[in-house]
Amino acid sequence: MNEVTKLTYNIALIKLTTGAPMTDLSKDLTTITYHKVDQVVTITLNRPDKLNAFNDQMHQELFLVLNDLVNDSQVRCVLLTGAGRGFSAGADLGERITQPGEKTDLGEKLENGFNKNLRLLKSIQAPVVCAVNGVAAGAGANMALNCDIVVAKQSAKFIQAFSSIGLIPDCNGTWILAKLIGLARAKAITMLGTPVAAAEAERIGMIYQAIEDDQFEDQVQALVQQLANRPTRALSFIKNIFDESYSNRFGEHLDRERDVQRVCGLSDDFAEGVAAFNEKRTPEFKGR
Ligand code: T3D
Repeated sequence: MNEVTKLTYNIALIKLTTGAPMTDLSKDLTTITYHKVDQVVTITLNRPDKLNAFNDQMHQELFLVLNDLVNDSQVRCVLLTGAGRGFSAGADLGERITQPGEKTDLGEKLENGFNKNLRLLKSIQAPVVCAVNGVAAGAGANMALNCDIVVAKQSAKFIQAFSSIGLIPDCNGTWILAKLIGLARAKAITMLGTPVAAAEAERIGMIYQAIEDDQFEDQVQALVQQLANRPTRALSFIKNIFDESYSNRFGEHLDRERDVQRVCGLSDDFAEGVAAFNEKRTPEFKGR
């Protein structure tokens, strides 16, 4: 397990026991919206006229919201989606226009924008669903692919647009894409900037599911509610241990599963799951 994974994992463990309540940030936001209903939080990227491209303001607002979420142990599912006809077109290229001779430090922009938010997104303990409601391009596509479960409207498409403007995939794209769809496809679609339609994205394993446009909202809500009623603590461990698996050796990973299962075995949800099974009833998990 590398240091970053260890840190993320330990943060997740700590958050399981030390959550603080969510503060009401929603009224001050202009580029995203943030709602919490029955332990489900919905974050909507909200610059529809720019296909929800990330400007500095959106990065800052998302940071506030994610920071709030990471500290909230009551949340049992997070939904990330976009307003309008796109999910997100990545970095706002209007903010990257330079004068002759002027250069932008994209490393600095990444670190203080997408990377900062992705680190927070990855340390949320509850499952994070990304509902890709339309085109997802560049960093917008890879923000989506870093979520735990990704579904998309049938009409949506994913574009690794980076190389079309002389960049490499960021937001963990070069890591996650190869793992999801294999190196051959990952290299080709990123070098060519080929749009991948939602159905094809599902077929090649880039996302979990493409959903008919007219059923999208209903099915997303059903998915989110289903996750919110499941044993949140176990789901949290599942997220982290899959990520860890990439850097663990076989024996080391068996040890990790043993240790995490020991913790799950002490949870109220495990006791409830076993009781419900034996009593032939539906379990009522509390996420503890
Ligand atoms: O800089 C950093 O922080 C470092 C990180 C960089 C990572 C990146 O994300 S780089 C990649 C950035 N994204 C792109 O290169 C995608 C650019 N957009 C497009 O290629 C197309 O817009 C789409 C294929 C996504 C959608 O095409 P289409 O025809 O459906 O829509 P459109 O007409 O191109 O866009 C609609 C509006 O959104 C339009 O505004 P307007 O002219 O009506 O006022 C367009 O300019 C705007 N828009 C779309 N993408 C962006 C954008 N505005 C700013 N930034 C964008 N990325």
